[in-house]
Amino acid sequence: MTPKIMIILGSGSDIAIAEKSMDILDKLEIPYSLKIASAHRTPNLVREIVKQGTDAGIEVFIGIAGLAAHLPGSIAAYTPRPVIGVPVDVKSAGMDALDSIIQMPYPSPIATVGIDRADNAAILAAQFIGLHDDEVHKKVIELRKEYAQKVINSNEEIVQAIDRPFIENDFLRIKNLEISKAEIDEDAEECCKNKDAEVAIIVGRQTDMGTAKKVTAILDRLKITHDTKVVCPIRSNKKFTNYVKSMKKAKIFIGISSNSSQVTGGIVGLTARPVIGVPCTNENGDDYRLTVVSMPPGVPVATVGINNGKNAAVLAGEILSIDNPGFVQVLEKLKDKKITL
Ligand code: AIR
Repeated sequence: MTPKIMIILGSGSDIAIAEKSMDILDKLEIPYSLKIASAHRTPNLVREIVKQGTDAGIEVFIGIAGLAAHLPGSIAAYTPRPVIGVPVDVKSAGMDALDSIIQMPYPSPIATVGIDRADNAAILAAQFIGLHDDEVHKKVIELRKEYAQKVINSNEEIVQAIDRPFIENDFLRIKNLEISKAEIDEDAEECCKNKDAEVAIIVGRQTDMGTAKKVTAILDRLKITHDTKVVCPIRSNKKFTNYVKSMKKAKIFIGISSNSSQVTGGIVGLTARPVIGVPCTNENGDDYRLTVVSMPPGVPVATVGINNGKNAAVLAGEILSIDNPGFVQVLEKLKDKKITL
């Protein structure tokens, strides 16, 4: 069977992290290939396996590396396919690897997941493939329910087992709460301008509209339809939820926020479709890339560099190009800088 995903490790010493990806892909029954090649020690090997893999039909690459983790960026140099990057904690708590992966220049995004979060990389890859493969999409939904059920069960297993004189264990009835698909796909009142858009962009506050405009400028170049909504999940939770639910045809969500990662975290809780996160700097110069990228297992956010709205759009184009080769040429022109923006 031709694998759809290729996992590349910067070193054999990254194998324990790669096991997390393989556990998820085995569970989802998605064929994959695993290779070891270093961006610095064996650059030619990286080029060869990525080029050959792309020609053979690999749809998504996952690059796993620590230290100066240039592997995912090197993979991106040789393929039009989306590349997911997993920073590994070898030194500096993995922050060196995280910044090496996430802070890519335009137009070469890496869909970065949290440090050591190879499980989320595999889920994200499945979400990308699920956009054109219904079976995979259904499996992702089932997997998400398992993660949710685990939370529900822990009330039974952990909280109920606590023996303290003042704890009221039976105060609420949550024991048999169903995690159903309806909870994710419920009907909502219409609150968008273009409900048929392929990409839905949610901006946490007006100040971040500048970054959103960078996204839409590139999406327009790629002829990808989009809809933008400024809505904060904390200040206007109902509006936020209704918007995500009403964008039923959106294949990809892009969340843009400074000050809080509630936007991307909120979207990912409401949909099984891929979510791209753009962390922005706020007026004090603080950025929130860690709170966007460091998602727990089961709920990945494909995070791009700080304020890098353009890379979020290119990543969306790469994801959609898996099933639409027409985009590949336009993306290549962007990469060759033949289109001046
Ligand atoms: N690495 C390998 N080539 C370039 C980089 N950045 C990374 C590997 C591994 C770390 O360096 O991905 O996480 C240490 O590699 P090793 O082989 O010395 O154990």
